[in-house]
Amino acid sequence: MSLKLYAHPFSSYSQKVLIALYENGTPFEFCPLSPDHPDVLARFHALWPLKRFPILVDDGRLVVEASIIIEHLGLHHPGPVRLLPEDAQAALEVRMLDRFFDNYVSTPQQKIVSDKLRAPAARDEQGVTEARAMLDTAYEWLDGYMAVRTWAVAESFSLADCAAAPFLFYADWTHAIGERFAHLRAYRRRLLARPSVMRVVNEARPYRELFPLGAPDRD
Ligand SMILES: N[C@@H](CCC(=O)N[C@@H](CS)C(=O)NCC(=O)O)C(=O)O
Repeated sequence: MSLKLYAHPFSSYSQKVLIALYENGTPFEFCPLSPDHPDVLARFHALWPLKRFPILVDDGRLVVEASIIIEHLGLHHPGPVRLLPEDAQAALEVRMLDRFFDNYVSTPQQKIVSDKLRAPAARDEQGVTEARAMLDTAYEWLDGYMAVRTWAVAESFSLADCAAAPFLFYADWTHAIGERFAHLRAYRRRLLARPSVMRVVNEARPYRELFPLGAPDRD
């Protein structure tokens, strides 16, 4: 098989790419990054010393960064669902929202979770406070933005929604999206009802005990 995805089912960035693959029914080999598969881990470390995942290997060519992997799939393995619109301006808006979800939802969410994994003496209280403030601001902005939209851009599911789904899923677990953000909460529910997203959520279900802040009993 030409496409090999090195990933973990519980990882948000892995889910971002899995959603894109499932949207288009793209065949690929899942290479699980887990201590149960030391051979896969060794291959991954040799391929990508930065050790951030997922990574894709397409017929020997390494592709890194979830957004770029999704763009690569659209270019070289297109399917019925176009995740980057053909129109250049619409594509720019998709990339803009994709950057928003990576930088202003996922990054602060990961900061809070990774801080919890540190030894108490090494924790960064101020950094966590700033991350929570960033999420509050991002939720506020997104709530207004989503008030008139179904999906993140141009009323069709795109790369930006592939990012939004796992990041809002975990962000809400990490720093609850308050009831006053009704449009954002409705968008999160719409994302979770999408079959590709439902599938990644279900595949990740067995790993919920790995969530460092304690997974809530919902979703
Ligand atoms: N910028 C990367 C971020 C990937 C990322 O942070 N992945 C997490 C898993 S969700 C990871 O590699 N964590 C391992 C670590 O931080 O050591 C992308 O867009 O793919």
